[in-house]
Amino acid sequence: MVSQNLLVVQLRHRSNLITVVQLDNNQKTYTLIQEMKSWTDAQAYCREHHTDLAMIENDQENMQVMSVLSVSAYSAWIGLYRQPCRWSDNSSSSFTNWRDGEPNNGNRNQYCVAESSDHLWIDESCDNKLAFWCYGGEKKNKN
Ligand SMILES: [Ca+2]
Repeated sequence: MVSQNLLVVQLRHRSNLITVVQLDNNQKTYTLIQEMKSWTDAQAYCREHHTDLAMIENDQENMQVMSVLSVSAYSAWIGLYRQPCRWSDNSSSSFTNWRDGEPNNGNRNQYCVAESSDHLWIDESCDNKLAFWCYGGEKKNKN
């Protein structure tokens, strides 16, 4: 078993509190953007400023996100879309972390996936405005 040092950094970026979780052995980062956006708008933001909406594909990555989300007071989008279940980059993975009773497709329009405050996954209407998780480092301006 590999021991991992978890680094949690909080910083203010413009008006948004941004939380960065980073494992020092692989440099993968998750960033919680506390700005309310629809799933599609959140995806666009992540693709512009980071890599994409967060993809959580195994227990280790889930632990990274959990370490910050456990103190969160609200749900936040991740990069998973249902029916078919695909990540934001159109890949699929067998790892899931659904809350009991989810996905339930409430109102028959819940096609996007968020992490609830207890870090379990729930499907939600894609038009809901939630905070969201991006992954990948913050992109530097090219100019
Ligand atoms: Ca649901």
